Amino acid sequence: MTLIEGHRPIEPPQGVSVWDIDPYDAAILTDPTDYYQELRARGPLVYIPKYQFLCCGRYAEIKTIFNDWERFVSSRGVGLQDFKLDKPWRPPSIILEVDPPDHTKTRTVMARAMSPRAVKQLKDYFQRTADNLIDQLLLEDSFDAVADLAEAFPTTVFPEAVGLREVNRQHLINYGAMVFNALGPDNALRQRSLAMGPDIVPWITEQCSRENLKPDGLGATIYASADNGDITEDEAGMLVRSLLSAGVDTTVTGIGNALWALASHPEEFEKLKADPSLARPAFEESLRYTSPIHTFCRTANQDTSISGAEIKEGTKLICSLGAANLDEDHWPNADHFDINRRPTGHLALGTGIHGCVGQNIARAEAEAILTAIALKVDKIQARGDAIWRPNNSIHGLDRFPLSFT
Ligand code: OVM
Repeated sequence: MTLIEGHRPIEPPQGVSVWDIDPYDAAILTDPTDYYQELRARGPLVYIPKYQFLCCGRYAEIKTIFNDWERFVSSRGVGLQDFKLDKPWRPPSIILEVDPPDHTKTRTVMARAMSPRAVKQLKDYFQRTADNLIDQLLLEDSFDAVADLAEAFPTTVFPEAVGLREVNRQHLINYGAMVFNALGPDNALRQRSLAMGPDIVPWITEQCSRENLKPDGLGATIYASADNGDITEDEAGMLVRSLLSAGVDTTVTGIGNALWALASHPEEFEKLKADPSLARPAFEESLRYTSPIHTFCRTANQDTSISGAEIKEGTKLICSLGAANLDEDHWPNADHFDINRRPTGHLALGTGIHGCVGQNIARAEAEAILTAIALKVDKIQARGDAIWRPNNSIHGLDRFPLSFT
């Protein structure tokens, strides 16, 4: 048994399947499909003795949990640590790791900064940059879908959209990996990521200050909310930190996973080429089919029950979004990648009051890339195996040699 610091061990609730497995084993993190399948098959909730917590992989229950922020709170952390019992590795996010009423104000500021109207102004810039990048990659015999495309694109356009004056792409990537690894148990992945903290965290904090942001970016919009008194100057800095925490690895992974899905389903890529306006639905389907985020947790803030199982106050619920998106009880032919599906209601971006506030930007980035590929590329070919990169909360590629013709 591995006790998690700041995590209150619980007994298995009556009637809940006990499964002796480590969901944070690198083999499962890199290839989760069988784990997801058995997690769903064992019941609405599964007890994991190694960590003494509950996992949930079914669509219906995860939806219930995420839509009930009063019973299942975020303020005790959305990773395995209970912030009530242990000190978080960084000051908690003032949008992710809070509940209403505190959440409402910061959410409003962020939603305004990334409104459909704000994102519309970025669209041409995203498309021009995507077109240029795909033109360049077409000149190569082969390239790495991760470094040369999935990482290259968001680490170019996102810092520009935020208005960062100084861009360090590797720091941005590593910070994202750190934030997501930190949500897991105290394993080697988490320890190695957190060990980079001293190199990266001061740089990130520095970039969040008003002076280091251009006057016309999302960062400046957030600071404008400090000027008009909606939030404090410090809160503005914390919300820029949230942009840098949640805006890079997520979109990198979303784009990488979409490329992987299209490269491994040539008939679906043919459909996209025939109708490039399918770029958005193709991205949605890849979010469902191979979800960038494995899991987010909630904490029961009271004694309660889920689908007949008794839940004690303080229980962590590890919700596998990736598993819910492949749940046969919700998705007919769930294991089939079909860009015509229109998978409305998928949980890859969460749901409820904490549903991804940056989803307009994420979709705009992916749409720009997939549109450019649909218009310019005739064939996407794998030039080697897709290698996945283990992370405690992200299911994404490490490298994947590709060619475009
Ligand atoms: C944050 C944040 C928000 C969403 C996801 C995320 C764990 C971080 O506010 O820092 O990644």
